Amino acid sequence: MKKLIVIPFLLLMVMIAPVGCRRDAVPGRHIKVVMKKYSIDPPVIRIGSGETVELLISTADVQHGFDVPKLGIKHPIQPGQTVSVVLHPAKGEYEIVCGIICGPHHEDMGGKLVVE
Ligand SMILES: [Cu+2]
Repeated sequence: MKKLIVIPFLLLMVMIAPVGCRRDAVPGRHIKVVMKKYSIDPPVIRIGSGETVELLISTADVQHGFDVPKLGIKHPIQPGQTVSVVLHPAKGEYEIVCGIICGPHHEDMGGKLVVE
């Protein structure tokens, strides 16, 4: 009698599993981003629509903030550390700004994430 219950249960699990496992959540590409007074390198990050990427963000000098307001991303970037941000954004253009005042030209620090 137990087998009659177990087999349909296993079949159900096999059917559900592919839905629950988001394969697109695994980054296909890793992009290094370096923040420094007063630039973000690369200034434009281009990714494909539907692509999942991991940004590995570090600073070459002082503390900066990696902010992408339209995506709700806000991370302090401390010297000596690398912050990982996994993205799977919708098509569009997203402004990247420095979220931590880092000097007199802090306002000029900017970049762009372009999802094509
Ligand atoms: Cu700044």
